[in-house]
Amino acid sequence: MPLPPCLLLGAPVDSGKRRAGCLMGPDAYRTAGLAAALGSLGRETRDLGNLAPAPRRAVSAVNPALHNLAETVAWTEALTDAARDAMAEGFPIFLGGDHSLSLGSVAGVAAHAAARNRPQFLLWLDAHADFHTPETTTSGNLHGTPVAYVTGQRGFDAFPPPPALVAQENVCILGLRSVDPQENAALAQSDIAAHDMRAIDEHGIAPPLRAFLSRVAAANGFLHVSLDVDFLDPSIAPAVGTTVPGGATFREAHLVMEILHDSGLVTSLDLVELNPFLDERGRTASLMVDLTASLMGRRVFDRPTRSFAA
Ligand code: 4U7
Ligand code: MN
Ligand code: MN
Ligand code: MN
Repeated sequence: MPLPPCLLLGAPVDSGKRRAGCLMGPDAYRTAGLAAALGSLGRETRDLGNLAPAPRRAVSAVNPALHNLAETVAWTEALTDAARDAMAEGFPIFLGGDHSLSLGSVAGVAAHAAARNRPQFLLWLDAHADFHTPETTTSGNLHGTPVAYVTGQRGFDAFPPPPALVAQENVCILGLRSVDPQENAALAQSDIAAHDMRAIDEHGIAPPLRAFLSRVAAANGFLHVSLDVDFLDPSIAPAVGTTVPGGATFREAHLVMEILHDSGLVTSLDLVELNPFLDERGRTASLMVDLTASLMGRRVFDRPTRSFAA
């Protein structure tokens, strides 16, 4: 069976936080050559252009701190539909846009999986847990909430109910190093597998990833990967509003992508939080393109894997 085509969906979402600039992300990925990089791997790639939010409706906010709630709700509606439709056509890659786009992208792919009676899994590569709800967030920035929304936490009354949920035990977060107290308490009560940088320093990044992938394979699940730029160390990826020191190195990030490729399990991807206004000569956009190429099968040496065993 030929591999499904890569579908590039620009999602210039900028409502999920206060610092503007993520709306330029889709064009930065295009400028950095994403379509050509995927095409050179022999993968049919279609750029479907940029999405637009659904018409705004009146929403009432539970928390006066919430920033741009109506716009984020409108994006969630549009992205949920776009993600569900795209899953029927190929392998969607959402070009963000800030991480609030994942409220919709993940809800939509989960709906596709549910319609096929297969479980949806979610790999969250991020410095943050993004497990706030509109009630618990103190910053009011909705890019800190998608994991809570897609797993069905309470407090999202202003949003459309997700058409399908992702089970908490099907979520794995890698890269944590900034978790707010309310998130920490909620995560501790949850079945989410959350791995912070300390655990990754101590044991490496491959073991928790491999353990998660074997669960995806055993369940015949769909797997969505959500890659936040701030998963990466700011020294290699400066173009993000929420830098946190001590992130994944160049090799750790590539290894994650290479293992994901070898698994053959990934079915959709978000590239989020790139703020090209903060970049240095396009290096962060280019690194994100290179990581995507690794996920789609680019390898350093094109030869069969060697065994290092004696
Ligand atoms: B991102 C934060 F307070 N937790 O809620 C918040 F630390 O998509 C950050 O992962 C959220 O970049 C970061 O504002 C959201 C903060
Ligand atoms: Mn995030
Ligand atoms: Mn983050
Ligand atoms: Mn961020």
